[in-house]
Amino acid sequence: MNEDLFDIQRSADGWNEQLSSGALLMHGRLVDHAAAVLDCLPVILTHSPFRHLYTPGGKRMSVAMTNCGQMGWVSDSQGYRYQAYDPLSNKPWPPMPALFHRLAIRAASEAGYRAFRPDVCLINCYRPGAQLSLHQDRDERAPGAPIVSFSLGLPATFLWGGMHRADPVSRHQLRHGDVLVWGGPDRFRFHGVAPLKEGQHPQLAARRINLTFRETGLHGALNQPSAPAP
Ligand code: MD3
Ligand code: FE
Repeated sequence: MNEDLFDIQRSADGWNEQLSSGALLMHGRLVDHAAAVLDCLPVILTHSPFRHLYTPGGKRMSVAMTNCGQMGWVSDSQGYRYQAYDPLSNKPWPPMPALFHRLAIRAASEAGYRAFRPDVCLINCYRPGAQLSLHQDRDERAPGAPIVSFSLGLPATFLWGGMHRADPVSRHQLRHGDVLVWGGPDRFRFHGVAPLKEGQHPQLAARRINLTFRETGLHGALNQPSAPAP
């Protein structure tokens, strides 16, 4: 066993589960940092509060979302996309806290993704009953970049499918402090979250908050000249 793997295996609060070649679930990896991460949320939410987006088909999403970082993920009648401005404020999204950036890079590195430099943190807020139906994340344009996810608050059942929507789905519990790093071919698997069960969490009451860190490869794309200046 090499030293990196040894480090992974002995992580303080939990154990690591290799869900597949590209996906590593680090149980409890974030527990020691959870309070500091949660402390960063109020200032983000002051600038860009949670909101329920609408799918291009006109359905209100039951999960409330916001973003921090250079870009943010949005959905409306025009489609799904990343954009540099919060449509609620027409201002840039709040900056990604240095702590978020550091923790996401460290988690990716521990899973073997050394070049990960996230430019977006999408923040999902689940209340009891909220769910995320099976989908693929394919709006990012950085080839080979993983997605890093932090789970906080109430536990949820993560649904993990295959490359096609109709493929069978396996279920995994995501609990407070769990970190999931997802890359390689599995990056494009269908996945979702089952309706959140009622419950009370000591820090987050009847909520689950999930942070997903992404490298879009899109930042600055809109400002690039399409031809060299004369
Ligand atoms: C597997 N969020 O924001 S996180 C999402 O718990 C999203 O809120 C879920 O799916 C949540 O898009 C799941 C873990 C995760 C994130 C991205 C993935 C798993 C993934 C991308 C591809 C495959
Ligand atoms: Fe997703």
